[in-house]
Amino acid sequence: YAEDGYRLWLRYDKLQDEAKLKNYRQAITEVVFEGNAPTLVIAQKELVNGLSGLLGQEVPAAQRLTQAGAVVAGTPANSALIKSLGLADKLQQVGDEGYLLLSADVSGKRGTVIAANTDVGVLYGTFHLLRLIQTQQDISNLAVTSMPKIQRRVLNHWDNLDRTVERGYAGFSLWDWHKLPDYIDQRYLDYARANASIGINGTVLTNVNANALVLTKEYLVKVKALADAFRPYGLKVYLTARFSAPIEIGGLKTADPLDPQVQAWWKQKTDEVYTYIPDFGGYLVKADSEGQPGPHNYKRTQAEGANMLADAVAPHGGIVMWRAFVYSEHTPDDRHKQAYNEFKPLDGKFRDNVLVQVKNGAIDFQPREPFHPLFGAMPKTPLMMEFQITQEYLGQSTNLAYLAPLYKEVLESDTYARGKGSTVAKVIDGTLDNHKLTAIAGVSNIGTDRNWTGHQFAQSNWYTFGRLAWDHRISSEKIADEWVKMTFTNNNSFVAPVKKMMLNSHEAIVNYMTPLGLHHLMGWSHHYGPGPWIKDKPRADWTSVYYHQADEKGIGFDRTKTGSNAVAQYHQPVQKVFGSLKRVPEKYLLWFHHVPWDYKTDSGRILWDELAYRYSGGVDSVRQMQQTWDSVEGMIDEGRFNHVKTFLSIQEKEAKWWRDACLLYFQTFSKRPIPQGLEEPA
Ligand code: GCW
Repeated sequence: YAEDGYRLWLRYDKLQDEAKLKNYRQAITEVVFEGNAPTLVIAQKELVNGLSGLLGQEVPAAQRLTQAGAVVAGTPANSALIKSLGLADKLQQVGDEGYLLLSADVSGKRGTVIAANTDVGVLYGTFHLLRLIQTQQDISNLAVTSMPKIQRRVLNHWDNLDRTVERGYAGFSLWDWHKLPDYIDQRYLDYARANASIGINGTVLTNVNANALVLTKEYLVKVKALADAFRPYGLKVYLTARFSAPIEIGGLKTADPLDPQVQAWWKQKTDEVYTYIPDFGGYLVKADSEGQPGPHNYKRTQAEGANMLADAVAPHGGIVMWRAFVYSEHTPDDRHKQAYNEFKPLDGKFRDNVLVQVKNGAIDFQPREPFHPLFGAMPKTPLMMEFQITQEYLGQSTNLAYLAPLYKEVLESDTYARGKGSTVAKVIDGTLDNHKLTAIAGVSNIGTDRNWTGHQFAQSNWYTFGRLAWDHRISSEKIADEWVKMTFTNNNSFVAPVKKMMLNSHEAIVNYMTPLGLHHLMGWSHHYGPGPWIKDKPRADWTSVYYHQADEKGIGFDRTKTGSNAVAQYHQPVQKVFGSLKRVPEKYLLWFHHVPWDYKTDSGRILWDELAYRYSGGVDSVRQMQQTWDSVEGMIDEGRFNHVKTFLSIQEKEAKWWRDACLLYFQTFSKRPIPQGLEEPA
């Protein structure tokens, strides 16, 4: 049958490079695990299968070391061999989830060591070693020390109990509630394994637009079955908590967080959750936003709401991830400013086990946003990042968008909260303000599609999220390199052009959808395709005209002193830079400024012309991507090649659709011609 992408990046086909193959075969002869806990059994199986496949010859599991070339894996507690290596000092540095990968003499024989303090550390090290071989790295002198920079690396599934997935474009929810708890679909294990391979250690099973029913006994037994299946892979389960659950499933009259009965209900409910899932991670909450209930209903603060739940999970070691995505049509202020205004005054008011979960930008997962001003604004509160992996505003499942450059741009942004070098990454990895509790979330793009993510290349964003959550310093280029080699081939005639295509793909989308800092021009509600003309909806902040503000004079949202003054929410000198028409990076120009059509941009062209060039350039980039892809035909399997080829032709159509719709619409204001040499919009 045709290759369909089910195996993701975990492909262990025999290596093609004969010289390297020979080296690996010499270096690796057997796999030695002395322990036999469930996680170790998984790691051992992965190594035996992986190595046997890659090396094209059986690499057997052995109980004892019998020859040179052994891969010896374990912890000092479960492996006498590992203990004998005297790694205590080095292991001390890697914590609960880290590991060492070493080339070493074990009992006088040259071998490879995977050592960790915990079984899950061994599993992570196992995947690292396999990755090195999949990407044909030299393993003869390994001296790797690796540990995650962020403690909780969590997927957020916006999965409903009826198996639809909000903003999901890859089929239905993986969780087959109907057949749970008795039937454990192999896919759950494959899912957990894929997450473990990139260090993801948590999963929120349910939508933030939450259904209280998941907290009833009927569902909790099912959640327990999933948690049991995931546990050996180091994957912890979390749930969303609907704020009004005490009313909906508890029979109470109120959900007021200061009401003792409500507090008692949550405590009891939470105790019950922990009887099923002793290592339950905690709750994720969306409150007072887009129709969700919350503390506002009772004139309470976000902190009062969060703390009530925090007190309920605290005795069990749980946490609360409380979302900052709070905005309302009743607040007469730029939506950009609302979360900051609401949360900043609450800094220091949250319990220790609460994280505030902040989207990367202040509006909503746009193709490009400047970093959210809350980063750097709440030093006393651990802030966690929420990235969107699913491509709600990025062409959904048919557009090829490699998102590492987007994530990196935000992580590397400097908040200047404690002077130069106070990057967003340092806020969320806890180093800037000395937080122990750290986390990062990615809104999942996974569903029941055979290839998991709809677009073959969307797999790379799941991969990227895990890799960056583990270590945000890894470059976009390196992540793409790993992923392409693991997922497709090591053939450099394929790797080099495809990597380049990936690295340019995000900017291409920004150009044909929302160049120069434009945002939220998507079709109303579904957010698919262009809709810059959207107005007259029940809420102004759900229209497009609210965001682009185009008129006869110009275009863009004035967020400087003469406008909403959202720039004041950033530290200096960021505030000055964003607020200055001269100094603002052009990619954020119309995000912060209302700019005349004849304003001279960096290229020397007037704004209108530059806009037309950007939109057209975006379409050209997609055509370039098509050419690149056509040029690699025959280097990989037909199944996936054809899938991507077809999707690229859809993307080309959509890019044109965007370009034409936006230019023709904005032209009604600019009243200027399309610059000569550019394709006329149709
Ligand atoms: O991006 C918007 C989406 C909603 C989503 C909301 C949120 C889950 O359009 O579908 O709801 O953000 O993040 O809460």
